[in-house]
This record gives sequence, C-alpha cells and structure tokens, in this order.
Amino acid sequence: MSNYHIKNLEEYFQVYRKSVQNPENFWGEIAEENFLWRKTWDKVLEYDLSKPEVSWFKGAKLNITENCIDRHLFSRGEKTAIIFEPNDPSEKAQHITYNELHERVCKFANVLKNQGVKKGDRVCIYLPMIPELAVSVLACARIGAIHSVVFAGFSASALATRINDCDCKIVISSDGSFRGSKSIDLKGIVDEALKSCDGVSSVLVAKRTNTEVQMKEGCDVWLQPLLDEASSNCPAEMMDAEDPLFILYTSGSTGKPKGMVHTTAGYMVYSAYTFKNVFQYREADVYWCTADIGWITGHSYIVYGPLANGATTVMFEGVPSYPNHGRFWEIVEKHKITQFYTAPTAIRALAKEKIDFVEKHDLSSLKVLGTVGEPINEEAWHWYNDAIGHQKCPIVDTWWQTETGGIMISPIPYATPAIPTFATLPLPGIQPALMDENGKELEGNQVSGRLCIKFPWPAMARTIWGNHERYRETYFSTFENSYFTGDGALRNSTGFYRITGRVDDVIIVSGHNLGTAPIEDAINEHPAVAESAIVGFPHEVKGNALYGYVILKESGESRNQDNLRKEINQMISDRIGPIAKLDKIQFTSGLPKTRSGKIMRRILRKIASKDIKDLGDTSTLLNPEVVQEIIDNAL
Ligand code: 6R9
Repeated sequence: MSNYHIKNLEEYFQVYRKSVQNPENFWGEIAEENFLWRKTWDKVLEYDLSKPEVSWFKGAKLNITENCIDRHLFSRGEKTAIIFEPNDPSEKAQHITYNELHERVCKFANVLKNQGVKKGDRVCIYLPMIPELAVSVLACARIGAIHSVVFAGFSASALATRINDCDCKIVISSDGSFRGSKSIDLKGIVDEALKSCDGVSSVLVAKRTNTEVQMKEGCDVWLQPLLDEASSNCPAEMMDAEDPLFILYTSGSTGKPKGMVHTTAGYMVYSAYTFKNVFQYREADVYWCTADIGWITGHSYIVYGPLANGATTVMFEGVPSYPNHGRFWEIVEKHKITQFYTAPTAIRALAKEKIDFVEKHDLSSLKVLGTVGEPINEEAWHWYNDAIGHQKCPIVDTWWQTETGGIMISPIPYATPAIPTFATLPLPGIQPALMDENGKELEGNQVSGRLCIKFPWPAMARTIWGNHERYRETYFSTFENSYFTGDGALRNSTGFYRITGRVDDVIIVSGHNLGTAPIEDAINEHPAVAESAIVGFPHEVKGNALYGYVILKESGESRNQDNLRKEINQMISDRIGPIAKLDKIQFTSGLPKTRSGKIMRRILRKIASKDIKDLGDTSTLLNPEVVQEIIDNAL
C-alpha cells in the first residue's frame, strides 16, 4: 500500500496509525518515493521542542523547482501548469505549459543573478496575481534566494516594515494592478515605501496596466527587456533540506508582524502530500484556489503543492464581484474546475446575492470544495454544499496557519466524513492535543480546550526571521513541549475536531466561557442577518457582557430594529442559552476586515468598550472607512 494517496476510511486509519507510531519511517517513505533528491538524508527527523529546534531530512540536497517543474518535463511538458484568468473577462486567459514555465522561471532566475542576487539573499515580491508572481517566486527558489511575498493590497508603510525587517536588496513589482473596476498604482506605493528602505538596490518592474510611472535612475528597471535578453539555461542551485525557502509575514496579536521562516525539504514534502490527499487530486484535474499568493494559502496551494504534483493550477487576478457576482461560477464553468478552494467570507458574500448568478452556470465539473481561513458557519456550509456542490461534492473545511505551512486538520474526501463546522480529523503525521488553562492535556472525547500540536511535522515554520526568542515565546512557552496554535477547539464524542476560534476571542460572561463563533452562528441563522461579530465589553455585574455588530441582508433593512434585536436574542437563547444573549446590538453596513477576510475584533472590542483613543493601525484593513461609521453609531 502506498502511503501517499489515501482513498478510503480504512486506509486513513491505517496510515494515521503508522504515522504516529513511527513518524520517521512514515515521512521517510513518502519523501523517498515521491520526490527528486540530489542526495538523500542522513536523518529524517531531529528535534528538541524546548529550544525549539527541528530539522527534517537533514543532510539531503535538492531544489524544490526541480520537483515542481523539471521532473515533469518528460511526461507533462505540454500539460498546462498554470492557467491565468485575468481580471477582465474579455481578456484572454493564458495557459502556461510546464515547458513554458521552465523557460520563464530559468530566464527570470538569470535576471535575478545578473542583478547580483545570491543564495540566501532576501527578495521582496510585491505583485498582483499575474503570472510573473508565480514565476518570480519559483525563480527565487531556483537560485536559493529567499522570497518574501508581500500581499499587493498592503500599504506603503506595511511594505516598508516588511522589506526592512528581513533586509531585502531587491523588490519585484509592477506598474499597477487591476482589481475589479479599479486600477491601483502599485509602483507609486513602492516608491513611497522605498523612502524608508535604504537597503534596496533595485526594483524590477513588470508591466501590467501600462500606466505611466516614475522610473528612478540607477534603481528602477523594466523587467521585460531583461527577460528578453536572459538565457533560458539556469541549473538549479543545490539546497540543503533546512535552507530557508521563504519568509512570510503574519500579524501577531501585538507588536510588529512576524516573519515566519519556512525551509525547503519538509515544506515541499508536506505541501505536496496534503494537496494530493485533501483535494484527492488526479492527473486530469483542473484545480482552483481563489486565495492570493501573498498569503500562505497561495504559497502552499496555488504554487508549491499543486506544481509538485504536476497539476494544473489556476491563478485568478480579479475579485468575486466583478463584473458581477457570478464571476467565480463563470470561471468554474469556463475552465471546468474540478477542485475549488475558497474562504468562508467569500461564500457568505456570494450567498447573499441572487441565486441566478450561480444557476446560470454549469458547475458539474466540480468534485471537491474546500474552505480555509476562519470557522465556517453552518448556514454558509449548507449553501456551499447545496447551491455549489449540489450535495455531490465533499466539502473540506481545512484548518491550518501560516506557521503550520500546510493543512493540519481536515476531512479527506471519500475517506473521512465531513460534518458542517467541523474540521474533523488530523491529517497523517499530525498529533493534536487539547490543553486546559493549567497546561494539562485533556484526555478523551467531549472536551474543549486550547489546541496544541505535540509532535513536529515537516512543514512547521522553523523560526521568526531575526527573532528566535519571540518564536519560542509565542509558540512553545505556553505549554511545555508543544506547539500552541492560539486557537481553541472542541473534540466531540467521536474524536472530531471543531475549531472554535482564537482563544483570545473567548469571552467570560458571569463566569461562563463563551466562544464567539457559536453565538455568531446562531445570529446568522436569523433570516434577516447576513453576517455578525461578537465582542465582550466590561460589565459591572457580569464581568463581561456581549456586544454584537450585525450586518443585515437587504430584506432586513426595512424592518423595525427593536423587533429584530428581540428576535436575534431569542434565537441565541434558543440555540445556546439565555446566558449568551447580547446586551447591545448595533446594526452596521460592514465589519472591519483584514485583507485576508478576518474580522478585526480588536477594533470592535475597543469601540464596544468606548475606548477609541488608540485603535492601532487600521490602514491595512480591507475597508478602513467602515471604522468611522461604527464609531459614529456605537451604542
Ligand atoms: C491558512 C490560514 C490562521 C488562523 C487560524 C484560525 C483561522 C484557518 C480555519 C480557521 C477555523 C478553519 N483558521 N482555517 N479557523 N476553521 N478551517 O488561514 O492561515 O492566515 O495564518 O490564519 O485562521 O484561527 O489560527 P493564517
């Protein structure tokens, strides 16, 4: 039996058991049978979680681009590696074959070399979702440069902080970017950022919008002429298994963003293995993940995981609402997408729109649906299952983090059952544990606590760039010898996991622990409600009371607000209990969200507590304008 592809429940149990009984054998076999190594390892795993130090496949030599590109050229050279679907549906989609990808990556890698980039140097990539983004990521990996992709929706100051934190010498960007009906002046943002980045020697500029930009002498260079001249011969740099592959920033609850460092071999093996199993990927599939490559989801499940499997992966430049709310479904039909992976926030937004947008399109190619990024509420789950999957496509609710590098807890289609709102079972090799506040592991089922992982897995981040102590302190000091995720979870009577949200979102009301997610689920079941967010605010008697921010559907907007408040509280009372009723309910047109669609509860908490003096940095929000509206109407 091959461990690499799990096809049914029995296999899952067998493989899982093996993976925890003998992790070294398990991962060693998978690595040996499915990847291209220039030299194999001396030791599969060495670790000490108190330091913490972890190394996978120590002594091995490889290059991840040989695994993602070169080795496919014999059998899949003319197969499409990347489908680029532009923002504007009237612009033709591009199909980039593995042969073409090889040539483009090698040329780009030579351009970087000619710019003086060497193994170990950091390269900042600030690009929209155009082919150059995937190509530049792979070009860095080809020559052993460490890429640091910054999501092209971040502001100049956020970009500057990230460039400086890891001393990037080179920035790769474009003249502009298209997002729906908007055209954004990316180069202008780079110019602004570079005013405070002394270490950057050059900016390579791709052309996308053909807008006029300022090109600074001696620093800014157009990319295309350099690519035209570059040789398409670029042997891959030999990397050690534990050489850093990339840095990706994630925001912490406090302080500056954390540059999570991922290394080469373990990350490759894990992202490829999880891609294959979680999406039940097969050779002829056309897989689409709607994330941006600026997030970990794009790194692992648009670029590395799919390409390591020789898959066809779609890159979509635009937004789900342009030119109308049927865009996602139009693309599914157009490219006959087989696996579709998106975020609950997108599902909720599209579920609010007329069903015609969905029904106009033939979605019969779909086989597996995925979600990631936040807990998916029951209503959204059912809409996804009914309207999109026609109850025929297993839904994988995939729980993981920037820090984990790959999917950790998730159903495996046709093997482990899916249950709405449950991420279900750990993938092979993943050993979750739930801890109580005193650091004691909670044994058995029907328990809830803090979610930890008590054994290393290949794709775990190895450190925070330039600050190993912060890495230890943040993730390995709360519970001894365990990685602390920052999330809470419950394990039901059959051992399935439900992620209940960040533990800092737990609110204690009159001594009762209340998770925000189940209350929000209850509210969202009200037919007039589109979305909601709950926070705590100080209360004389109860310690904390609950404050709800509620977005109404169009149908609810004309209703009497006091009646709606009563009905919402009745719903919560019915679903959870009177203890979870809200003291205040504010109706609002939007909720402050991060660029990856997570609600910024920190801001909502401050407004609810009437503490609006220091709301912190709101400039990186998706919708900063909504903050003032919420303040103006606060109760
Ligand atoms: C991949 C990604 C990580 C945090 C994580 C958790 C939340 C992600 C989830 C989920 C419930 C899921 N999260 N997937 N919560 N169910 N299926 O999103 O990485 O941006 O680092 O966020 O997102 O709270 O701790 P990242």
